Amino acid sequence: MGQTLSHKIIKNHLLSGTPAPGESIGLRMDQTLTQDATGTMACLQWEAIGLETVQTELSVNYVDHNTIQMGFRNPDDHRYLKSVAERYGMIFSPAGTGICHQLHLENFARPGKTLIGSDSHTPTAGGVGSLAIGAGGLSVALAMAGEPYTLPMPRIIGIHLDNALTGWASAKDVILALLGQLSVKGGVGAIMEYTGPGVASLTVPERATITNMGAELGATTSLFPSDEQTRRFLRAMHREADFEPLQADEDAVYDELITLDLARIEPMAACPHMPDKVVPVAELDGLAVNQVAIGSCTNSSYSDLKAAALLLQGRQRHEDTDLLIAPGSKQVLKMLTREGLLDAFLDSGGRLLECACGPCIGMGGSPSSGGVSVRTFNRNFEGRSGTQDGQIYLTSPLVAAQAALDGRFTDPATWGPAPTKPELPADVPDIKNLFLYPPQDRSKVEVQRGPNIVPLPPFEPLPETLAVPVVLKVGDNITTDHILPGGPQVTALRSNIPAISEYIYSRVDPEFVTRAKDAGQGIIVGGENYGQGSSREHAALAPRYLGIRAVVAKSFARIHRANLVNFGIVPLTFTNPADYDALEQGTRLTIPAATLRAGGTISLSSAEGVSIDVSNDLTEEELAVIRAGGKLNAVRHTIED
Ligand code: MIC
Ligand code: SF4
Repeated sequence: MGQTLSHKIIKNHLLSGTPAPGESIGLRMDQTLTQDATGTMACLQWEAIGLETVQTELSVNYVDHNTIQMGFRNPDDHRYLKSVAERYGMIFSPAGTGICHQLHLENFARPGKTLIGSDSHTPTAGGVGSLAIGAGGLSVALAMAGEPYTLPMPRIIGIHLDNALTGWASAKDVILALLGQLSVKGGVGAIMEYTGPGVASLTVPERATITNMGAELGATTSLFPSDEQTRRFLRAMHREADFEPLQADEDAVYDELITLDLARIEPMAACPHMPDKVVPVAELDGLAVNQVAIGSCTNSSYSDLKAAALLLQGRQRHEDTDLLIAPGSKQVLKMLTREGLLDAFLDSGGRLLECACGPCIGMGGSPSSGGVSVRTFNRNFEGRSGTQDGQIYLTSPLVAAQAALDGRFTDPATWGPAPTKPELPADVPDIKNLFLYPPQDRSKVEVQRGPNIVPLPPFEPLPETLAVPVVLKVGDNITTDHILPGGPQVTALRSNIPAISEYIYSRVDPEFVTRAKDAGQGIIVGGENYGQGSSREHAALAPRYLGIRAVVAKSFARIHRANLVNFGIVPLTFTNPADYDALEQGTRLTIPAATLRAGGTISLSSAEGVSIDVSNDLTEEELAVIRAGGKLNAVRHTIED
């Protein structure tokens, strides 16, 4: 029986388990990626593990999320990250160099390698055939220590692409179409592997747009084969030596196969406030647009920005529509400048931002109250832009640029002939001094800590019985942005758990923190897909600091579930989802923790006579981690033993 490409890469990296769907497998990780917002915590955890040198082939520590240096906090974080990189043998990418995923794709990602990153959009590297997985910072710190990354073996969903894109349709519309079809839960527990004759028509940056936003499908990762397009891309990046052809066997068998005809894809938009609320752009005809933002790790490549620039060239943006541009990397910015395309943006009335995440995570560039903002990004959760009632639409760069010109959405059928797709030039400028490499002798490097770098709080093991109240009950599709908001003020506290915990659920229920503190210990009740979105482990770590010991939900998002386990919070699911209605805020429950069995069921009971069955899908190892009070405790045990 033929093998999928995912199976081939997994088999090459398998350290434990059998790759049958749902079975726990342990994978060797070749590369790691961290970014400042999650990286400070990952580095604190790395330090707590106590090794002298990272054990991976390559580890890169990027600064791209919180680049606003207002006050001492972020500069202190950046200095800490730089010194940790120097001390322990990581590559450091300073603020302003670019967005981690774009930079990783251009400079380090390699076909057939495994990559684990403390950011949910790490699968961007799947655009060159790398098996790239997003995870919490602690999982990445452990990978740097040479530990395998364990996960349930995903199902492999084949996405069979036919034909090629036509007209105004672009790669973004492919992934938006899939999101519309499959929803934000459509990829849970799966790897989306792209195959079929349509694959060859997509360039690497286009593929990376698709794999990037596979994160919004909830997928473990997304993967393209490595072929002539890959070779061309790596050659342009002066990395042809990194090329290796890789693809699935002709007769590969997928757990599920979805066919998509690229020729039928049309320009799409995801409407507020979910990436899967997708409609054809034609349906939005006439809606006034107050702001357009082009950039983010989804659509900030040279070809993306060039396509937008060529459309804007010689024309002026609508006077009521602000236009923001954030190139994905210095390389992209340099290429645009060299070709005079920066002028096209500036002359059209656009505003140039730093090569960083920026408005995508609410770091500046927020829309005005109730404002409609059209963004080439990947997430449009409520409030994420920094404006609580901002109306965020996600589109391709072409659709966004057109909206900037018209000041409103218009029907693509009226746009005239579509422009040709920009290709990467053969001679991409080789930029000097993009990254800082560790010195030969690292022993004298001192790790630098300012007052914002606060050591991790210790957590005690799971007791035999928990008698705790429900301190919060929330509905379906709670995102990590609901649990812990983004924005400059909060993100500056990512290296300070006591301080950041004050913001947990602050936008959903401002009383939550006080209630949790008063209770001392508690549980949270959630609906479907609890914790979807980002990989920020603070959304588990800070609730744990506030005394949360269990979350009972209808279902969990993969990364958040793993983060809960890492910090000793028990993820439980309703055996009968209708029992969700039986639990209210304030209900005091007794949880017989000592009787928890991996994969088993227990009953939660209250004094008022409520009794409900909850199940878990924990492995033996995960249960041991929870009993120890979290992964760091568990790892320390192994080291001491
Ligand atoms: C995001 O897009 O939400 C982020 C900010 O990149 C996060 C990471 C974080 O919260 O630090 C992600 O997607 O993992
Ligand atoms: Fe940065 Fe936004 Fe990409 Fe997250 S999704 S890595 S915040 S650009």
